[in-house]
Amino acid sequence: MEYKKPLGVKIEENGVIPGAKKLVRRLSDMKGYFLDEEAYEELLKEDPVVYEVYAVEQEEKDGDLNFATTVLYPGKVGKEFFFTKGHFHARADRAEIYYGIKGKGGMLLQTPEGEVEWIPMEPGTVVYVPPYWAHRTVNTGDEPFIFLAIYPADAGHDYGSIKEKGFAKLVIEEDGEVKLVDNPRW
Ligand code: M6P
Ligand code: ZN
Repeated sequence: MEYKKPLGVKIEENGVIPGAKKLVRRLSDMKGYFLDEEAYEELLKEDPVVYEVYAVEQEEKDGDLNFATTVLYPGKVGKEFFFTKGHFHARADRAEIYYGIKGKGGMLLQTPEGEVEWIPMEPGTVVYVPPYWAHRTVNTGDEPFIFLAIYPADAGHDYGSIKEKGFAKLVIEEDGEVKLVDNPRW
């Protein structure tokens, strides 16, 4: 039997996992994701980084685990707070755990039928993403929102239906408050 080497790694203050694979998503990578297209085009002139992912991933095998930090920057497109694209798992029955490290935000979760849940997150919050729920994180604060995700190595990502219609609810700022409102495109 060949055993893999165990690994211990310290997440840096800024959310970086040393040695991890880095993925950067800029606003230009998220065309069609935000409701306010005018505000999107305007902000595209700056094309800010919306989030970075630092992932330590294994071969896609049953039983193994991946983990990743996400650094989701503060910002808005129109009234809508910056968010991650959001996905179902390609193997839809795979669950996931998130752990809040820094900053303030929350997770939108949604079933294939469109039932939505909002779970606020702050440092120390653990979120259990059950099988079959799509999940997207949202930064509702004014500093980077940093969290850890742990997910089965064979979970995969399915962006399809979220890319087309988004989630049934939008997370917006109105009158200085964080609000969940119906997504008119849903
Ligand atoms: C978390 C995990 C990753 C995911 C990342 C960004 O770190 O769930 O699997 O890739 O968030 O989310 P998305 O893939 O939806 O852009
Ligand atoms: Zn996931």
